[in-house]
Order: sequence, then structure tokens, then C-alpha cells
Amino acid sequence: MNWFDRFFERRSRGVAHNTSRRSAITRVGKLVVGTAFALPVLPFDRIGRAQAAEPKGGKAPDKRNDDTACEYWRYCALDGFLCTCCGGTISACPPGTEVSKVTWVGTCHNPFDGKDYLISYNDCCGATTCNRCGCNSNERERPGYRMGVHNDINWCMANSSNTYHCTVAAIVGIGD
Ligand code: ABN
Repeated sequence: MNWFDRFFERRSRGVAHNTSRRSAITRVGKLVVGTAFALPVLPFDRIGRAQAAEPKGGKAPDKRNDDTACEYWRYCALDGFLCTCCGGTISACPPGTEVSKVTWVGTCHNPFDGKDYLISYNDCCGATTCNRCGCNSNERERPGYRMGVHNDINWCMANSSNTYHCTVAAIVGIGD
């Protein structure tokens, strides 16, 4: 063994002699806990997440103008499944279904032109419940014992098939 090996052997043995296994574990533990406390305060780049929440180049689309969303302005008193999600349109029943002979009407404010509209919420009948885009908005609704002003009713009651599928929201009048 040359002087170089002997030197390092002595040094290593000295370190091993003066350092217990427990103190080594303590030092590793301190390092881990210290890292856990230090990391959360480090600055993170959250720009990516903010961009994902908001579409490129502007604000999120206004749901009050989306006839497949419960927030659409005409649905202010609609309780049922949206026909726009079930193969129909805002005012036409999906193929294979029939518009209800009786209906209930509500008044909704259009935020885009500032006017109030009378909306007819006809149910579409004759096919099993669509079960997509279920909405429950109840502006100016009244309790069930006043049937004409209650929206939680199957308006297919007067049709040849009473099976409820979805609900449309047609404009039938405009406020002064
Ligand atoms: N007018 C929608 C509806 C249908 C069946 C039961 C409750 C509400």
C-alpha cells in the first residue's frame, strides 16, 4: 500500500469512527424535511394552467348565448332535458317525437337586447327520456298545486303517448 492509499484509509476510518449511523440518518432526515418546507415557497410558473382555463385570445364563451347550456337565457324557467342535446333544436322536437299539446310559459330576459320574451316550454313526447343536458331553472315558478304556473309537470299528458323525451323553448311573445 503506498502513502496515498494509507492516507485515505486513515481519513476514512477517522470519519467512520467519529460519525454514528444515527447521526447520518438524522442529517438525511433534516435534508428531506427542509426540502419539503422550502419547495412550496419557491416560485412556480402557473401561466400554463391559466391559459388552459381561458381560450386563446380572450374570454370564455358566454353560456347565456349557448342553447346547449342550462345558462342559456331562454331557459330561465325550464325544468327538463334540453332538446338541443337530444337531436332537436331550440324550437323543434327531435325526429320521432311529437310536440306536447299543452305547455307552460315563462318570461325570460334577453341580456343581449335588453328585452323580455314569453317562452313556451313544450315537452317532446313519444320516445324514452333523453337524459342529456338536464336543467332545472325556476324563475317565477309557483307551487305544484297551481299547475299552470308550475314547471315540474309532464306536459305530454294530453298527447297519444305520454312518454316524456325532452323540452324545447320557443319564443311566442315579446314584452313592451
Ligand atoms: N316538463 C318537463 C317534465 C317532464 C316530466 C316530468 C317533470 C318535468
